[in-house]
Amino acid sequence: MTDKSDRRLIIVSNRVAMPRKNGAAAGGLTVGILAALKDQGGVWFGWNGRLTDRESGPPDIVTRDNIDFATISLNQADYEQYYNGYSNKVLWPVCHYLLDFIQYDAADFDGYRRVNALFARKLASILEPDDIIWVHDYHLIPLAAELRAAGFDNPIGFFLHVPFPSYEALRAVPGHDYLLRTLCAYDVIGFHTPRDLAAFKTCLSEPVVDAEPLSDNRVAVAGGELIADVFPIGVDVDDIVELAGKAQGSKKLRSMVESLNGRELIIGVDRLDYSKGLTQRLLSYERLLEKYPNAQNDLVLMQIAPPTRTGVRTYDEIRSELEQTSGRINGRFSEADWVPIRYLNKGIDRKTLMGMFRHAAVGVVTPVRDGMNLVAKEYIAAQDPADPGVLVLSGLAGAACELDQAIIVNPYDRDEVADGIAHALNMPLEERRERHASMLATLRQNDITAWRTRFVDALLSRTHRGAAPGVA
Ligand code: ADQ
Repeated sequence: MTDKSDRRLIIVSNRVAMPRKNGAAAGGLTVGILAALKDQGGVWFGWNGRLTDRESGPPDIVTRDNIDFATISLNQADYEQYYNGYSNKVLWPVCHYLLDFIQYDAADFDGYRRVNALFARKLASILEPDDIIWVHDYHLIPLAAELRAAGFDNPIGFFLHVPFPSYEALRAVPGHDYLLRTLCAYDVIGFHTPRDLAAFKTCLSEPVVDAEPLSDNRVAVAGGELIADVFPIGVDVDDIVELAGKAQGSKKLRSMVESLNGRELIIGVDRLDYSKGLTQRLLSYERLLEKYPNAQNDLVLMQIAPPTRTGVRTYDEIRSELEQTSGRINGRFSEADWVPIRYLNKGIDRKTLMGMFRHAAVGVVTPVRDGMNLVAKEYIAAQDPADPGVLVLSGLAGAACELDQAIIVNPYDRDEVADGIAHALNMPLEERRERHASMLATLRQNDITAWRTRFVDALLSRTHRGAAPGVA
């Protein structure tokens, strides 16, 4: 059992996001962490998003509700090398099996190591002996090894929000041996799906790590044992049901619904990222319009995609590719009173977004690879159980491991996605209800509280470890 009363939970992630006034969220990690900290409280430590040219001092601490936000600034070189560089031009693409997107630079790898050491130094200044530490995502793999090297023996866990690549993909990355070795300094390593855990295990038999799998997802490592297990992230179902319900009365949503003029809404919501399969999705929708000409004027695809990582070339390229593709499809099919794609390049407040999900007959979530994909879960949670919409979901999203009653498609196969959407639009009410009820039960079982409690319990159950793998 978690002893919540007397141990402080310290969450560490690259970026700390203060709750925004309009409720718009920057991405899945933020949504998950804020929901996880909401009940239990604790400290959220990380970068504040600001750049400075001075050596950053001790963390700034701001308290909101029962969360202490402890943040530091980075300098321009840190940002370019650690964040834009090794994290997002090397680790992000390899974790999504998109090796052609890797742009490696040895200086970026140095920056990655330097900033992890900086995080450890700054975090050390606020740590207490009883704290339990939960580190999030690929930016911070070496953090536990840095803390161990500085003498900290607190329980430290790591959760990976993106897929874990198999060794054959990971070995393409310079520094992969260092990553695997430092990963073994954690007490608990968490993944979204059994696929990721299996991929991690492919690394354990390689000579670059000194580890041996034991039973029950325990792994023997130098100086002790760690637990590597599956902790699928979930959503706060009741919160989404409430938001989606409240949104129905809002002016914003009513005006959106009126503007559809009775047409069926197909919705896609993603950060603008090449892993989300957005170009492939637009081309699949074009195929749908070609294959089912009679349905054309009855459908609207609303694709909401706020830009992220602007200034990184591949992200600027995907943005302009999407603008061109949506413009071309709209030019080809539009009528005086109908435009087939509404492409929005901005964040939407959470209540309105959940209301849009509830109104949409089809949710399309077709990443070419995704750790989990919270949008898939939010779409299901937001539906009216009496008349639910249908989820069309990529088999390459982690969410497909749980949401097996969605229409599962291959995002690279335009015909399959087009037919999947057509199938969703024509599905009888009884079947829609059955599929939705089954997926909602899964969402309730694996909700955000279950994710947080199971991970923290695993961390508290760690056995004492001796000398941990160092960072050298
Ligand atoms: P992301 O890649 O950011 O997360 P996802 O899981 O879909 O992807 O989460 C996106 C979140 O941002 C959702 O909660 C969504 O509602 C919100 N969002 C997206 N666009 C929005 C918009 N225009 N306006 C408002 N809100 C918007 C990473 C991994 C995922 C993993 C999560 C959580 O890449 O695979 O599921 O972390 O672990």
